[in-house]
Amino acid sequence: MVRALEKYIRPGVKATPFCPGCGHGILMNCILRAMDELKMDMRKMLFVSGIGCAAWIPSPHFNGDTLHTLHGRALAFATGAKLFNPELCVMVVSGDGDLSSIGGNHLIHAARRNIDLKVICANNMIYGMTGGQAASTTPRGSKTSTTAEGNPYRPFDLCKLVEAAGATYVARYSVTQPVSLIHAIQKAILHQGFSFIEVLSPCPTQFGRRNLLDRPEEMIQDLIRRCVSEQEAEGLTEEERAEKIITGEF
Ligand SMILES: Cc1ncc(C[n+]2csc(CCOP(=O)(O)OP(=O)(O)O)c2C)c(N)n1
Ligand SMILES: [Mg+2]
Repeated sequence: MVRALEKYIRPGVKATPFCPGCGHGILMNCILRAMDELKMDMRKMLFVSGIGCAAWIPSPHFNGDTLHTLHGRALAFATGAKLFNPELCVMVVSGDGDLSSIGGNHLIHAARRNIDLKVICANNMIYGMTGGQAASTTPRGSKTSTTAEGNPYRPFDLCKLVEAAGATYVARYSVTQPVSLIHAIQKAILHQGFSFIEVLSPCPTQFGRRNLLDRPEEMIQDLIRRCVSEQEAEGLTEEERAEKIITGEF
């Protein structure tokens, strides 16, 4: 088997910590593939993450400079690093909880300042690593360990949030759309300014099992069924549209 991306993996790091069916490993592969195709020099990259399963995507796996920081503070560290060394391509990879719940304030202000950071938010719609608590991205009605009767609150639309705040490249794709996702990551890398990609990543362990999507393939099928482009959504009734997730570049 040819392992074309093995050179990007830190020597000695053997296995990923992700559960069977977790989408974070697919996202990891897409990030490396995007960088490989662009022939990015790892010595000019810095990866910053907060805390959570998604924060493990770059650290300890990527064989380059990684900052594994505090929960919710990845963007603050990334901003400091970028200001200190503007030549660096600084990529933040972290979870929905990390970037938009505890880290929500840093997110809107980094977007407002249009700082040249490439932010990849792995959205599994829950706090995966800590036991499945509700996040600011948990859909209304979904069951989590803190909303056993169903989440009563409206979730953030992360792309709309950062776009309104001032982000200049915004996209959303699911790990079930790897080709489009790789292209979006490449665009974010090449874009000068605050780039944000929301990546829908299934979490069968914490989200699926509480929401009738217990098996990994059910979560993948559900994402394939629900992710549509803006054009595809136009032809749908309001009811049909309600359960869809709009993907694409915004
Ligand atoms: C200040 C602080 N508060 C809370 C925590 C506990 N904590 C660690 S990760 C996490 C949530 C992670 O969720 P997310 O960012 O969505 O990542 P996932 O595990 O779902 O990929 C929480 C609440 C912490 N480490 N530090
Ligand atoms: Mg999460």
